[in-house]
Amino acid sequence: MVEIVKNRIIIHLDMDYFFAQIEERENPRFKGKPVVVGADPMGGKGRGVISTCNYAARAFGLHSAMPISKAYALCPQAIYLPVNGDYYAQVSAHIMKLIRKKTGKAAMEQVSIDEAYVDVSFLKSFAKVQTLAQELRKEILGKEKLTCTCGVGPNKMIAKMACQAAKPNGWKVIKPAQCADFIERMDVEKIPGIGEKTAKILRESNLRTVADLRKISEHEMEDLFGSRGKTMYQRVRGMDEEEVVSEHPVKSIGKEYTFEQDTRDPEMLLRVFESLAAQVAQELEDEKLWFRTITVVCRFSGFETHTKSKTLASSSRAGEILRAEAVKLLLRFITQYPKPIRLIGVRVLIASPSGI
Ligand code: TTP
Ligand code: MG
Repeated sequence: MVEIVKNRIIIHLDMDYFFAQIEERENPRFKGKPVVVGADPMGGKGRGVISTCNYAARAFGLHSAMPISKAYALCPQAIYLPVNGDYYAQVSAHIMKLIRKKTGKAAMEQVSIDEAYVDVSFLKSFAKVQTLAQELRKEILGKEKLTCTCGVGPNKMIAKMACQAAKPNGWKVIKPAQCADFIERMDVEKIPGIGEKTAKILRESNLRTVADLRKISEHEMEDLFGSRGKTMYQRVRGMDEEEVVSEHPVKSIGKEYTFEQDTRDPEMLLRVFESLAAQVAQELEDEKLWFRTITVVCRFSGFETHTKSKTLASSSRAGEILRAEAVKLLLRFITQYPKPIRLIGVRVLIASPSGI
């Protein structure tokens, strides 16, 4: 039975293949051809990844975050374009303004460069919200010449999953009574909070679908997901109590470790530190979050504590970048201070993907 918090009705709006669609809009000759926005493929030798690609390119197996060299091997005939970040951010601002204007007093939360939640509970009717979502899509298409997809549901999670299911250029409404059935047969990684690696671990225990996870007791969910166990227990039942918040408090994710004995053993420091960075990277992946600033903390013998930070040129979600930058900061500590180390830690500030 799905619990409905205060009879909420939420719209989740997400632009379709956003960066690539903007490029198509500017260059009508690209229409129908595979278009990839990202790093330079350099004839197959390029480093870096795809930011996004249109659905014609996705038909070749290409997707966001795929190494550009692999993309080139799969689809050399695609049109490869660099990331024109400032321009995409401008288009994003226009779209967010349109949504805000159209939804009036509703609380709106922009969660990435091309997606937002709107709490339209005050309309008190799924039929009215469906009409509003259709009008919104029409207005964005009319004014910006870009398509998007809308999901409507009784909470943020269901609204987002409805949107995903209706992509591209579609819409889907899931009413409270339909929530449990809607997600039942989905793969576990469709649930927010379950990333690729976690899904792999679950599959190894024969937990493949949401229905499989529903057989797990709340207590066992805590064994599987730690402090997130209760939330995940609710999520697989279609429940999510997260509110739409207009202003995001600054969030961060960090892990630290105190050594039993102060140490300067570089091997031990590095091993512990890399495991901390891997834990932070895992949480980022599971929650599909982006970061831009990395901070490393070192406490030396006698409680003297110092931090060093690095802000990347653009937001990232890559665990490898996090690890490499954090280790560089740690090495600077080791070379700068000759003292034994008592505690090390690494923290990232959650950023919006639009910090491009
Ligand atoms: P998404 O909304 O995840 O993807 P999309 O809009 O390209 O495609 P769709 O929603 O139709 O599935 O991300 C929005 C933009 O953020 C995307 O156009 C490019 C950027 N982005 C990256 O740069 N790297 C990434 O790994 C992802 C997922 C997105
Ligand atoms: Mg999108």
